[in-house]
Amino acid sequence: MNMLRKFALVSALFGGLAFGTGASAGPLPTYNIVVGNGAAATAYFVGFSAGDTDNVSVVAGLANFFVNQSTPVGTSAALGAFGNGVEIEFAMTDLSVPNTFFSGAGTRNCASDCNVHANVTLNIADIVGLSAGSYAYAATLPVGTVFVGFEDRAGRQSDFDYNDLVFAVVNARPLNQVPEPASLALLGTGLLLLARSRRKRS
Ligand SMILES: [Ca+2]
Ligand SMILES: [Ca+2]
Repeated sequence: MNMLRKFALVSALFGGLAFGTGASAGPLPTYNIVVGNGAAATAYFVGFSAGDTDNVSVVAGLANFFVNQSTPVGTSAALGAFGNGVEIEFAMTDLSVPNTFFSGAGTRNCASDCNVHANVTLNIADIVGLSAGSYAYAATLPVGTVFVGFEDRAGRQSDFDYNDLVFAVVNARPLNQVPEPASLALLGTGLLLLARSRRKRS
């Protein structure tokens, strides 16, 4: 392996840590997906903090139902009924670049940077930098509402603030997923080293 490849690999593994200071926290190391609960799911526009124009669609579903720069806070969109535990996968397109990113695993975004591009959370406070009006609106939504915040830029162009297009989904829940492959590789290496050190001691 040449030096450049080594550097790229180490950067990929530790990218999250290197950028892990301040408000721009770097790409999320873990992710949730959004899953249905069997009832008709509805999305509500919460807000945005972005210079680019972004829209969002359900993959193989409702197209372009919110546009970050022009959709009024509180606008609703009927997404249809998703079975209990069935994923509602979202695609966000940044029309200014253009880029398209998917909710869920970073591996879905390997057309650009392989990073997680959607922060899926039950707590709107996990998504920083929105307007006071957006937070006030989010507070009116029922307990258990899922919030989805998209990051619209790739790799080094990105601040990874995950607030470039933010919406809520009712009749859905976040489903915790296994760590990204890079984190898994680190964990595997750690466990191997632990096992070796134990064997040496015994
Ligand atoms: Ca932003
Ligand atoms: Ca951003």
